[in-house]
Amino acid sequence: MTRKIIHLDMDCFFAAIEVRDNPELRGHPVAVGGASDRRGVLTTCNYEARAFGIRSAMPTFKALKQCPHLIVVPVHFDAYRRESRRVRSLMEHFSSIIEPLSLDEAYLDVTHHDRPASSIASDLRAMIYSTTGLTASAGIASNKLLAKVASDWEKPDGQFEIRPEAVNGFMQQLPVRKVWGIGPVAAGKLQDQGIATCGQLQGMATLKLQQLFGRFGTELYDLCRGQDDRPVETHRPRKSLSTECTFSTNLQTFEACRKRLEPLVEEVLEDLLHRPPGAGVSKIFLKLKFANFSKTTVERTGLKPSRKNYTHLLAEGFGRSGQPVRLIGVGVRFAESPPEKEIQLTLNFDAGHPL
Ligand code: TTP
Ligand code: MG
Repeated sequence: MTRKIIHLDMDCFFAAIEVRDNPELRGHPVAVGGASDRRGVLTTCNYEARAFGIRSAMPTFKALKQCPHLIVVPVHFDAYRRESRRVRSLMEHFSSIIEPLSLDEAYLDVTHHDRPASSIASDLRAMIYSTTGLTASAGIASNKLLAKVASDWEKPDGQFEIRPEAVNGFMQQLPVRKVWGIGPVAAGKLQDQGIATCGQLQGMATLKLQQLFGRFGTELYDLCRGQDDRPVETHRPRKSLSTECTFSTNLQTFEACRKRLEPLVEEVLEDLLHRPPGAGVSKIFLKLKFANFSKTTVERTGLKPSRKNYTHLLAEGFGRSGQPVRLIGVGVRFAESPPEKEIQLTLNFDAGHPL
């Protein structure tokens, strides 16, 4: 099945929060970072400042030389973490398969959503804006590599979708530096070979790629063709496993629901095959959301996850409301769940110290 991945990236995240919270900064070049002594570094800056060539990780004194009227505000990590959590919880409206990459960036897998990924992305961005006053950009594609590249394409406050039929054309022109895993060193090696775009890289034999990059060379063969099958990884030990589908038209009858239930059950069973042994199922459950936005969950301890058992749960849940159904979810809860780890937030600087 073709996957539907959204990469969401907040626009000049720290700076946008500072400007929102201090409206007198609006319209001025603003950067967030350390003092202007030799050690201070900028974490980021707004787009007005970028017009002057100001960038993340630039020493503050250098930035001020380049743009003397730049307003440098100190970092407020608590505020950024708080906004990050708010954005994360909005994402959870659309998918439970979320992989945060940093405070302001995450992948969402919306494969099992009935709606087009691009309309989910625009709803999510609108929700983020109305809830937080911050803008976000999104990339939509069939894999993580392409989605991440795409989220930069219409930045700020935009989104871009790379449709499967457009992948080849897109990759031809894409600079190699945009590919996940190609940093300045690898890009330099390729430049020595006269290679600047992924299209040119596609002409390079696997063997040559392996000679230049070792094991990564094999991956690069796929990546430069726009192929990437890394899953969106949630990092959280799972307490449950489930899948759900929101339907574009509400289902009116039990029979219609039963038909749509089948592929969902198949999928849960398939996913269970990949679980490590010993992760015992303690319960099966089925969730319904109705046309009037009411919802119900039916759970059974000790029943095996099977098509027949889920159909029983469906009958019970459907019978609880006379309403048409807009969402069906099915899943299992595991008997033993290790304590949930905190989401790993990765930032490329030390958050505990002044910059
Ligand atoms: P980015 O998403 O790279 O940058 P951004 O959100 O500021 O701008 P863009 O509109 O291009 O997405 O990083 C997110 C936040 O992480 C950023 O606001 C500040 C912080 N950060 C650093 O502290 N140091 C860095 O070197 C980078 C790149 C980011
Ligand atoms: Mg960002």
